[in-house]
Amino acid sequence: MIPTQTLARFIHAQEKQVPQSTGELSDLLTSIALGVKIIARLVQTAGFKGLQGYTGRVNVQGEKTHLLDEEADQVLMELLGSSGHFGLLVSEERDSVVAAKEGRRDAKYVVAFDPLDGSSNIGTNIPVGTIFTIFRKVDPDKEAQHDDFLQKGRSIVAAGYSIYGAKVSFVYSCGAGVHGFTLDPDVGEFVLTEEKIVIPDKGKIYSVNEGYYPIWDEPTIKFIESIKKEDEERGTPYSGRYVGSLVSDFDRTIRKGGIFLHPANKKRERGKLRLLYECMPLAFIAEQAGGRAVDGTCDILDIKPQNIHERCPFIAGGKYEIDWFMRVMAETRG
Ligand code: AHM
Ligand code: MG
Repeated sequence: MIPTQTLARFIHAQEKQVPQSTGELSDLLTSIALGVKIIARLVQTAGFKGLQGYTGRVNVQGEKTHLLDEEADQVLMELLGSSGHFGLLVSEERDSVVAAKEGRRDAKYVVAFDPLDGSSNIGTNIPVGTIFTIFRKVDPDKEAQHDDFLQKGRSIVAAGYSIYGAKVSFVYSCGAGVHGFTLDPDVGEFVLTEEKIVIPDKGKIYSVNEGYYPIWDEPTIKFIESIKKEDEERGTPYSGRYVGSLVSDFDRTIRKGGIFLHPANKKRERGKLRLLYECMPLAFIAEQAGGRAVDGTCDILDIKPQNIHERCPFIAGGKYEIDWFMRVMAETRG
């Protein structure tokens, strides 16, 4: 079959619907897609290219970095930094913001990314991925500032993720629905496979790391116990699924419905996942797909980050499950 609906064509068709568009966002998205193709090859060949294992360094999050984390970070830094359209970049792997090599003053956008999400699964055949968020600079006449990243998720211009799994996929939204593409390895192009992904209002799956059960707070325990209880009217018990790669657990959730939780616990009061480049982009996608994402008290997109590496509890899924979760939170907290 001839791949007529490629990602590049789709992005340009969407751009044409915005009369004042300059094409910069389209260029950015195609640069990210190119980065994703390069990272996909790195992931697939890491085992025999000496790219499996640790670097011996620790990142700003205090986590041991894998060789692949650093390679993926390098690919995106190079490709985006030289695109001329990004003012500043933030990566999970870098302590502070990084200025783009080219076009810093005129660049309209800033971008934050997690170059290789799910790194604890590297070395196994479990999918890992890349997550990105794009914001417009707050003041178009000034050079990009650190504070351009401290905008609420409601201001996101585009966000998305890729998954390096049995297939390589690219899912993104510019605020007009969520669209899914699959890499056709024969031609090296992403091809549209799912236009307008919509999360089912009610699902049958819950997804959480139950190893943290003893350190969860009371509302989380109460919610998980109720979702596992037999109740015909509510359709419980739900089935449990947990990959441990956010991109995979999230992707399954928006396609099949249900709920994914990486909640706060007694050891991590603000959870584990990073607000700017993990929670906010996926919350944007969840809402664009008709679902919801919350931190237990409010919608993720209404939180204003205080710093670029801030963490946040993340609970995403269909409206039915998230409303239910929020009701349990409110009732239990009183
Ligand atoms: P990473 O970005 O360093 O890979 O960490 C984030 C990952 C997510 O992909 C995943 O949802 C989570 O950590 C799993 O955490 P845990 O092993 O605590 O359940
Ligand atoms: Mg991550």
